[in-house]
Amino acid sequence: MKITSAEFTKSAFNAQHWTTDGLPEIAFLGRSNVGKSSLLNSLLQRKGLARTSNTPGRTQSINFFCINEAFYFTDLPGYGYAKVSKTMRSDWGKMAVEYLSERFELVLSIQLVDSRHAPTALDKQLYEWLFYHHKNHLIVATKTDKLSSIKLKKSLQEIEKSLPASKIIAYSAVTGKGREEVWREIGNSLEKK
Ligand SMILES: Nc1nc2c(ncn2[C@@H]2O[C@H](COP(=O)(O)OP(=O)(O)OP(=O)(O)O)[C@@H](O)[C@H]2O)c(=O)[nH]1
Ligand SMILES: [Mg+2]
Repeated sequence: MKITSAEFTKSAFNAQHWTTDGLPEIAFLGRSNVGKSSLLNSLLQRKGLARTSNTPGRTQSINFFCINEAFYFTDLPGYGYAKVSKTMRSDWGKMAVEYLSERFELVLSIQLVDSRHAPTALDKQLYEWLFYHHKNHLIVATKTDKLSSIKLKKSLQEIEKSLPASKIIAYSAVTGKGREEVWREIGNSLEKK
């Protein structure tokens, strides 16, 4: 896909702040620090558009980015970061579930998992929730540049075992590996709309 424009639109802390123009949306979901913001920047080839950080839990709101004035990327806060307070953790759940279940504009949920580790209990929970609710869903295994090809192969098999029946794409925001494939899936979801 040719990117003609990519702009940060707004941060939403609750449903009243969601955009209202009805454009389709692609959501990025996953554990804190898994590489959601990096994936988004890498797909758009805009380095600093979504803020990335070494500190997990950096993104605390749903951030909307308008692409080609035709659709949105939504960067959701990461889950599973032990150091945030309990209230904040339950806020995550509420905000994400409200968004995922009520957002009519959502055409694809991209769930990120770290290619170096087996999916966590929370990864499985989110996966099962999306599956049960028949959400159009894609798994992206991130940070694959950190693994040898043998280890990556093994790891992808593990991910497939614990998150079955969905498409898994190996990605690296450093090398751009997987970019074409992810764009193809995004394009298909937008067409179906
Ligand atoms: N080597 C490598 N590092 C990556 C990759 N993707 C992300 N990172 C690094 O991982 C860290 C976290 O990345 P973010 O994109 O900020 O992660 P996030 O999921 O948005 O994190 P939260 O907003 O806190 O939930 C940063 O230091 C990134 O540079 C990748 O593909 N390869
Ligand atoms: Mg982020």
